[in-house]
Amino acid sequence: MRRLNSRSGWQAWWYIQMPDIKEYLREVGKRIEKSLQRYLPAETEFPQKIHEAMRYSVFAGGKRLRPILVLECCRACGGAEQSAMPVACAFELVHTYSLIHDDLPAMDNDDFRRGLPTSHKKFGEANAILAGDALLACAFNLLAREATEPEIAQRVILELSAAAGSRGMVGGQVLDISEVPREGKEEYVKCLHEMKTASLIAAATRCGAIVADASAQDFSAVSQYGRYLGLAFQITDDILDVKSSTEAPGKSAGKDETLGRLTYPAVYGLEESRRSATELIGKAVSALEKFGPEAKHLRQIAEFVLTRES
Ligand code: GRG
Repeated sequence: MRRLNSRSGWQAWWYIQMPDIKEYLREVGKRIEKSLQRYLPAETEFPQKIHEAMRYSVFAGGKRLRPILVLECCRACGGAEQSAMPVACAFELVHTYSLIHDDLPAMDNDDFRRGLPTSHKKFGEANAILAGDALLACAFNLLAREATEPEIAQRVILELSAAAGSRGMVGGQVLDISEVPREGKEEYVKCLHEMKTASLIAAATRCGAIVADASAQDFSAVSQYGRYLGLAFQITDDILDVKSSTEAPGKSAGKDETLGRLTYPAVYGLEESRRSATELIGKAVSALEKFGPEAKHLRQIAEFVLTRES
């Protein structure tokens, strides 16, 4: 198995647990997919075309990292999976919308995503834009519809909308498609990654805590974990983009360089990028210090992010 870094100490210990966490993530992923099946309009519902396109991308086989983080942070803070499931699914819908739009000809112009033809390749550009729009609307509809406690729903909606909007993911995407500055590339790439990727991942961890009605200390701990994990996740994504062979299923490899995008390997080189990701994962795990075994899966997920191959 290809690894992003060499490990020692606690990392070696977690590495031994990898097969377990992969199996666990698959199991939780299946429960999330079952709920998504229920929450999304049926393919047979009029107008069938848009519902088919929405479902095509949602069920194309992603890792379900963001919804899993919602569920696991809720669990770590003493909440129940069932109460966090609608929130978890809303995060996956927003994430899938962002992938559909990210692949569009006006953005990254990608032909493949999650190992399948992208939405615009399968359904045409106009339908892909609309499928993304509809998934975004569907996410907030789900939060309002399934909410049991209005105050919690309001806090979750605030978090998700802020993370997905112009001060978060969309803002990061704007930086990503803008001309790269000549000076200050280090700050620029960090800011871009934090906005484009880490904001949604960190919001997922915070929303899990919100659903569990976590204490201020627990909320702050999972929030820090999410920020470090989110940045590390995008750095490992950059590294995988450089390292992956074009035969690997999923997004076309080497795309960032082709598009002239600013990435960690482009600014720091591969070795230093790996070192940064490892350091961030260490900080993410340290942020969970106050938790016991209830945060076991969150610690394992952090290590998974470092060693993932897709
Ligand atoms: C409104 C036009 C318009 C755009 C929306 C497109 C967009 C704004 C933002 C894009 C943000 C984006 C795609 C960030 C990339 C983050 C990333 C590393 C995605 C891959 O996540 P994984 O590996 O994917 O979790 P899977 O397939 O496993 O779910």
